[in-house]
Order: sequence, then structure tokens, then C-alpha cells
Amino acid sequence: MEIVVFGAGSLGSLIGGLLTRAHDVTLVGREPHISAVRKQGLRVTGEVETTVHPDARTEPLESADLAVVTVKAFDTATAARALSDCALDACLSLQNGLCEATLAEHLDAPVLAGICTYGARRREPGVVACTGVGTVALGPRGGGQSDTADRVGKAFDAAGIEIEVATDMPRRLWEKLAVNAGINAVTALSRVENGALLDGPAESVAHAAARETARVARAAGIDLSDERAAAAVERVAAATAANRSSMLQDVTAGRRTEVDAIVGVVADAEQSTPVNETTAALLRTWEAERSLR
Ligand code: KPL
Repeated sequence: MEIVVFGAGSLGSLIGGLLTRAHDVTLVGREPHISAVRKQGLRVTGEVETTVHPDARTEPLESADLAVVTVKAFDTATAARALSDCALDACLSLQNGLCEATLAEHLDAPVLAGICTYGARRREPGVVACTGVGTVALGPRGGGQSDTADRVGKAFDAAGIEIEVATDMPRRLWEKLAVNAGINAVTALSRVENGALLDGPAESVAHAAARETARVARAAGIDLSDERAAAAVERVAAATAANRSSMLQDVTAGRRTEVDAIVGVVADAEQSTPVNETTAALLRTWEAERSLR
């Protein structure tokens, strides 16, 4: 399969690198990473060790069977516009937030939703570390079954990626949003690793953020209980205890965060969501002070 990975940061490079074991992959990303991959290949270290040679460029191709989108949520519209000139059979989002609708607005191809729990960290240009072997769950963005999802699932499986083709992606996306609203915002604001939320004073804040997300999800017709959302925060914080969340990494590096796509979705909903309204306001203030928004 010809696959373009749009957004060759840490996760995009790792997934693209793994897919290269079975497919013709093109990584689209930024310099100096792209030149390093072109010169010496992409080295994957850590829990998976391999060197692969995907094509690498800074602009998308004219056509591909599949586009895997891994850009930050706030770059989704730009990615979608860039990909709208590329003839595609399918597109898969492996992003935080609920980005699929924006991709679907610009693309003719079916857009699949995906959730990836592989851990990735870019070490240096041309090198990405796999910090945890996880799974990729993917399926139609509106739920149900589709031949496209089955085909993409098979392509990931052929590359040795742990894959689950799911029929309930809307509920999974909202559960992930609850996890990210709980863990990412709270760890970014208190500058702690995910595990510090377990039994720490901020645990109740993270759980409340997740319960508010579940309430907003239910108002949107998604079957997600408060208990399930809070339990997901607990489970993911335990499984990723040593991780620094992506939002904490962004704040530490002085970069724009995904606040709008994660906490903002809940904070800006019609229901009263005081915890998410507070964390969103603090993160947005931090970004505004640094002219990042
Ligand atoms: O998705 C994550 C993130 O950091 O963005 C979690 C699951 C919270 C892992 O850190």
C-alpha cells in the first residue's frame, strides 16, 4: 500500500517507520528531520529497534492509497487543505481531539478515526524512540463497520502493528478526550508526570474533568458514563505513570498546546463544566501571554 504520513513528529515518525516494514511510506514533516531521514534513513530505537528507509519530504504527494494524519490538532485544517490536492482512497486520523470532521470537510476520501497508544519520542533528526508498544484502534468516524476500515486494519497488521478494528469509535474518541482533559491539562498546569495524579491531591480534579467530559459526550448522544470516564483516567495514569503528557511537554518547551481541541471542547460546550472552564482559561492565558495563540 502507498501510505503518506502527514505530520512526521514523534508519533508520525514512529508509526510511519513501523509501516515502512510492509508498505511504501512517505513521511511529510519539517526540517531538519526530513533531510536526515532522506540521508541516513529513519532509526527507530527503544522498544522496537530498526532502521527503515521511507521517502521523506516537506510537501504532500499527488496521490496515495492512505493518508495517516498525525499533526497537532490545531494544524488539522492546514493539513486537510494540503491533502485535498492529493488523490486518496482513505484517510486515518491518529490525533488528539475530535479532528475527523475537519479532515472530512476538505477530503473526498472516507476519513477513519484512530486512537494510538504507542509511546514515541523524537531523539534527534532521523531518530525516533518507541517508548512503549501499544495498540492502534481504528474504525469509521461515525461508528459501525466499513470495508475501508478493514483494509486499513489489515495494512497495519501486515506491518506488525498491534491493531484493533473497532465499530464504536465515537465512544472511544470521547473516552480518550476525557482522559486527555483529565491528565494532559492537570499535568501541564501542575508540571508533574502522569503517575502523580494517582492518589495525589490533583486526582479529584482530573476525575472531575473526565466526568464533565462524559456529561458533554452524553449530550452529544454518546454512551459514556461518568464512572467509565473517571476509571479511564485512573487506568491510563497508572499505565503511563512515568510519562510526561504531550501537553506538559508542550508547556515545558514553550510551544502552543492542544488546549482548544481537548479541554476547550468541554469548556466551550453549553453545559456548565467548571473544572474544564478553569483549566482551559489558565492554559489559554499562558498561551496568550507568550503570543502563542
Ligand atoms: O495521550 C496522552 C498524551 O500525553 O497526549 C496520554 C495518554 C495522557 C499519555 O501521556
